[in-house]
Amino acid sequence: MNFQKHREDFPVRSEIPMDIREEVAEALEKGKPVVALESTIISHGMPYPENIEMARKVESVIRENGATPATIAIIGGRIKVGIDEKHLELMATSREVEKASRRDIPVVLSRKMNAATTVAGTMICAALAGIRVFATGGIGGVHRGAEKSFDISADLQELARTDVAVVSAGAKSILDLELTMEYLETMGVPVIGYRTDQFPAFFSRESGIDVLYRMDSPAEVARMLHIKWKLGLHGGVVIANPIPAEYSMDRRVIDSAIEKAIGEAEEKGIRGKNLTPFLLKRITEITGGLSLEANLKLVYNNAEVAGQIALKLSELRNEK
Ligand code: PSU
Ligand code: MN
Repeated sequence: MNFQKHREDFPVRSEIPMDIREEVAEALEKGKPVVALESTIISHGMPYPENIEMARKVESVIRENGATPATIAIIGGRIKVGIDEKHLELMATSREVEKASRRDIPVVLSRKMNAATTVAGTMICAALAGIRVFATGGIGGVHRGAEKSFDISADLQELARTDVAVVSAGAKSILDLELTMEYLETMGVPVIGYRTDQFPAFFSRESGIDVLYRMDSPAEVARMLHIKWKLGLHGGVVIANPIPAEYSMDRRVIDSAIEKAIGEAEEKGIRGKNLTPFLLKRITEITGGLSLEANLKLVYNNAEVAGQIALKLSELRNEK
């Protein structure tokens, strides 16, 4: 008897509309390191053609660090774990790509749509495929003024429940970083400062907010992840990896661009899932591409660290 039949809360793998790219499936089967990458950063986070250059290069950085990259997206209603050049192009150029977080996934799958996955969406798909490490630029968080708007990214909820470590450069100060940290604390999500004592503010290395835990090596991070999940303490971990000092931006330049972008969003009444993409786009435009340059550099830096952590974690998981 198939006892799973009546348990709709229990995913049956063969019934998931998911295609794992061959090299990714092979790496996963052999217990080799794999790093997930999101596609919202491509479709809704950066302009073309920088977005596709980033998407290609970030994969090669992961390979250089001994891991297999898996860019995750939803194509024609199927979850793709690892996409080819043709689908990268689609994500980078099409205006009809949805932005899929936890809420959107069942709709875009049932309607057989194309969608880019956010941090939350990518974590869900990565976990379904058995991938534990994910590299991105910045995570979503509690928006400024959230006490009125209630705008809190679903990324934070996902970090509370899904077993994936997310390497990011912290979060942009389009968000309220203090409230974001409070939320993560309430949700029991460890925030690790990677070679830093402060939570990084994406474009700059410092936010003025201390992290509780600093770790200085991939092995140290991997040990902590391994123990967390062995204990059945479900949920993700934020590995906050500051932008390399040489690319760190002048706080005044970036802060004034952010203020301006937020003001425009308010004026135009932009809300919900459109807010973050709008702010990202305007910040790039206002800084004349300066912020984009920094954004690219920090993504590569995160990919490097994620590759190294995935490698160490795979060693621990393969130990008898
Ligand atoms: N922050 C960035 N770049 C991004 C995003 C956030 O600096 O590309 C994207 C990520 O995909 C993240 C999403 O998961 O925006 C959060 O959107 P929202 O605030 O609507 O949850
Ligand atoms: Mn939101």
